[in-house]
Amino acid sequence: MDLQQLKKQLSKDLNKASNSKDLQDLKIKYLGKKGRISLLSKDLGKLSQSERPKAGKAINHLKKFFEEQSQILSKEIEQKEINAILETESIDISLPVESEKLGNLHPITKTIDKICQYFISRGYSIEDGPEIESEYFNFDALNIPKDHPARDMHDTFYVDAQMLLRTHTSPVQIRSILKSKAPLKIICPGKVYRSDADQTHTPMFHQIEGLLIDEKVNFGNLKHELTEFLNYFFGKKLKVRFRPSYFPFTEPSAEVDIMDKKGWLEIMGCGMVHPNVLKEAGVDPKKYSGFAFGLGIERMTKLDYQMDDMRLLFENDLRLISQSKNEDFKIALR
Ligand code: 2NM
Repeated sequence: MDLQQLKKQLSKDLNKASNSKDLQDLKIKYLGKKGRISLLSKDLGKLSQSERPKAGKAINHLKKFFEEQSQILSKEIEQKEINAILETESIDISLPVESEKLGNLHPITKTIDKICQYFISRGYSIEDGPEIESEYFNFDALNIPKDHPARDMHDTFYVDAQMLLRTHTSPVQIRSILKSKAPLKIICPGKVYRSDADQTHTPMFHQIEGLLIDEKVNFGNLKHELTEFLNYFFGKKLKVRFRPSYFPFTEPSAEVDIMDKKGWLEIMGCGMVHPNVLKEAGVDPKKYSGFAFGLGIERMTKLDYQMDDMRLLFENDLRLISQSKNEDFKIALR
């Protein structure tokens, strides 16, 4: 057949095609196994050596022509069909969707944030430091004697002869005094480690310690600061008691108790920073004095959330994490 004529026929067919089905049929008609163009290619063998190249080239040309034209047409048809769908269909934007699960912060994190937020509002800044500490910063600089039982392998995780996992966040405070000098007003939240595991103790737990150093700081300032903080934290005016105690790094030292339904509840420790600690950190104890305090985050969280088993805090049960604290169910404090 005359190629020229075939091309005319092909153009005519393409012009008539109005949907993707038509186009598909044309592809079969021309390029299918028994398609018009395919058959021509097969017949090439019957031509003489001299005619073959020219005819081959012409067939390829026609093939390319068909492919180009059908591609253009295919795009037009596709757009036409999409437009047709858009004209008839509509989207119901009032249909309900399944709600996404929202993430939530762990109660421990929320408690840390709540406490830090308060002390920031009181002019404290937040400091942090290494969890792997030297014996010097964790014990010596804090006036903890070499033979103190807290140094025993029993309580402390040693990494090697000199290094250990900090047993409190106080070493951060010593580092901060060395860095920033007096006056100073800081809180240090973080993880601490003690070789201890039972119903009420986990080998890793969280602490926040506070430190204020200035001229003429006294125990009255400390009592006021902590009483105000506890009233804030539990959202009501509490009965607070400061009971004499002992820490190597403070003198005098006290345990802070609050009154709840079942009686006095020990909640934090505090005291006036020992002159030896100030001296060791390069602060003149004749010019400056300071108070310090420390509290366990897990216990504060347990009270704030009214939990009866602290181990829930370490199980990573999403039901705990996704539960927002009900503000109405604060512990009933007198
Ligand atoms: C407590 C109780 C009493 C304390 C002391 C210091 C430092 F580094 F300034 F000496 N930081 N934290 C301290 C004092 C901590 O926790 C129960």
